[in-house]
Amino acid sequence: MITLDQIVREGADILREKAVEVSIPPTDEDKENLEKMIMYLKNSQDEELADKYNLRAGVGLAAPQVGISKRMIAVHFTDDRDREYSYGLFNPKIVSHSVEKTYLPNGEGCLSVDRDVPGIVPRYARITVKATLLDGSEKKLRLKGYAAIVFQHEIDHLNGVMFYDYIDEENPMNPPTDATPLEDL
Ligand code: LHY
Ligand code: NI
Repeated sequence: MITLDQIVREGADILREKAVEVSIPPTDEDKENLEKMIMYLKNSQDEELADKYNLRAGVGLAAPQVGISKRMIAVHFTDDRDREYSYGLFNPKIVSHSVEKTYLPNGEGCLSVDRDVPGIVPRYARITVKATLLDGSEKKLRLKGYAAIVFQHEIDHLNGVMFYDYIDEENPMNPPTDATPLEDL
């Protein structure tokens, strides 16, 4: 089982590298690693287990964060409309996105970042993602709002991008004119 101490922290080179594509069909090893990543998220959201194993709650995790420089992400959360998103994805790719942007009014955090980095992180308000599922089938996901933000945060990790790369240094809390805060969408 993955625990918090195994999650790679900022400063490690792997978080700035471009992860390589997973060959399809995925190997048993790739599938096992992706399943473990989903399991971390599930366990981290279970209060009892999180306390017992000192897990920081998370809704998304990318393979480079567990030391694997391959294009795999896990997500596990429920959105504001009670829609459940629980996926392990190989080679996720944003195939289209809105012009409109959004952002979480309270900013973002990261399981690999042990400090608060305040500031607005502009994200596409809507994205379409294509990926391969754990069973090897192809999936197309249309995402908006919170779900779109989480997937963009995770896919960024596969390209060596951190959420704070988007924060305006001069004016961290100043939203870009073309972005609408998430709660107002
Ligand atoms: N996980 C963050 C988490 O708290 C993802 C996240 C996304 C936080 C959007 C806040 C906003 O689950 C990670 O850092 N995974 O990379
Ligand atoms: Ni992160």
